[in-house]
Amino acid sequence: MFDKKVLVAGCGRSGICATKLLIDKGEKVILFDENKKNNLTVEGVLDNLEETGKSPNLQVFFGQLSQEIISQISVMVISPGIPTDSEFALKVKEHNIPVWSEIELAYYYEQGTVVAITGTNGKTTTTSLVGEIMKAWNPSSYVVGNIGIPYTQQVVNTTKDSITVAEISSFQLETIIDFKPKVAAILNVTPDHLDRHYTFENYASCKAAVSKNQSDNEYVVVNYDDPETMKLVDSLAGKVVYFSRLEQLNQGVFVEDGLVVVKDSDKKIEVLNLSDIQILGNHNVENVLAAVGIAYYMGVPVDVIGKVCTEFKGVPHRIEYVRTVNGVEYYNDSKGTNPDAAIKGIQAMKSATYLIGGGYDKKSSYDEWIDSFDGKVKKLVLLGQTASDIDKCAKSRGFVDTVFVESLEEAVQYCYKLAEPGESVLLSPACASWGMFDNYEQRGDMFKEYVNKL
Ligand code: UMA
Repeated sequence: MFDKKVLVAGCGRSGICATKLLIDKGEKVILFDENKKNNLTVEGVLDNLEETGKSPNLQVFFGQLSQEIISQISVMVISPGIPTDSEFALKVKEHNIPVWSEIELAYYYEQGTVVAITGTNGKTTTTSLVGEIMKAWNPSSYVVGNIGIPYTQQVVNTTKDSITVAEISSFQLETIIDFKPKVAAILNVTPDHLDRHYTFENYASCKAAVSKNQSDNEYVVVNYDDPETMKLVDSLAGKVVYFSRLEQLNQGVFVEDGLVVVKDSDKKIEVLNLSDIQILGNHNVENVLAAVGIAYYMGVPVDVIGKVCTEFKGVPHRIEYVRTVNGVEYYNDSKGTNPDAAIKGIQAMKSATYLIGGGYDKKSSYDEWIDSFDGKVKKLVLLGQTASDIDKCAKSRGFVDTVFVESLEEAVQYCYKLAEPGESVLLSPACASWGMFDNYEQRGDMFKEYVNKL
């Protein structure tokens, strides 16, 4: 039990589930939201809380955090979308009140073993794949975290034999205290969320924090081919194991003669044939190698790992085929929320492509994304806050075929009118969805809805 009340900051998915968990555990909770968008009502939040909303141990309020509230709390549980240097968070820290990530709160109640997967891109695919492998091995396995299911929602189900597979973002890692996965993974690090972390170094060190409480008894699986991830290795506390798509390693997971193999001490174990996997692209080979490494060091038998990897069909919103209309293929890559992820989307296209891009401004640089068009993009259809910045960048790099639209629906209609049979339409925005949509899932779902209406 906490001495005083727990302040839960943020009434989104994380805050609602954290509150339910805490009330369930008999704690007194103040659920707070700045409600900057003015889209919340107390009734709406209580509705989302279901039975928990009726608890006498709960207070909900919006606006500014008062001194009086701060004096009543022992800890603040912060939602990932709230910057840790926001005015109220700094005020709380000034009073030496610990600030916990929603992940840390869940971990406080965790009973079983935890796997944590971070990195800029590939997290969701790798987490889903590892989740499938774990479920095939141990039915008491749960998939949680940034993937969209708050960890605090599932932790009550954990037992000493269960496995929690968590996708963890830099936002969530910023405020962990004791969180310690048995196996962690850092898939890659490229610039992202610089509006929030300010520098690439800050962002990368948040990723490295996934290993900070580990010891030699825990593993951290690292991408040998990614120079920025390799720079973090010295700061990792767990036992480092590598995976590589490009090199044959002395120890670790790599590709040899088309086979994925694990080299562990003097054993070399064949896990699967790469040509049997169904998810496309080099980036997905890396995701499979990482998943093999994580599962192997969790102790999963290699036949189970190999079988699930070859059966796995990928995740929605990641280069997801939607439909062919008049000979034009439509793909939803709404999860391409940064330039690096969006480059993977373009690389996967096999024909001339109408590319829909733009969205919330995370202060990314678009140069490499534009350069990756490589004659494949026929028209860049731009929307959202970043549209004119992307347009300027495109023109400065010699790509002039851009057009502005006001909405995603208009973008789909525009492509529908112009694209010819044999061409493709790809939503892969290189930007977050915020501002126009609640999240990338909603953006992808709307895209599919518009395409399905054509
Ligand atoms: N809020 C404030 N002050 C602020 C900012 C927000 O009070 O300065 C309030 C808002 O009014 C809102 C609430 O905080 O009511 C929203 O909290 P949140 O943004 O943390 O949203 P959640 O619904 O809790 O979703 C979060 C993750 N969101 C973010 O990290 C932005 C979800 O990741 C995650 O799936 C979910 O927890 C469950 O763990 C989404 C995401 O975009 C998919 N993640 C980023 C990414 O993948 O790039 C990191």
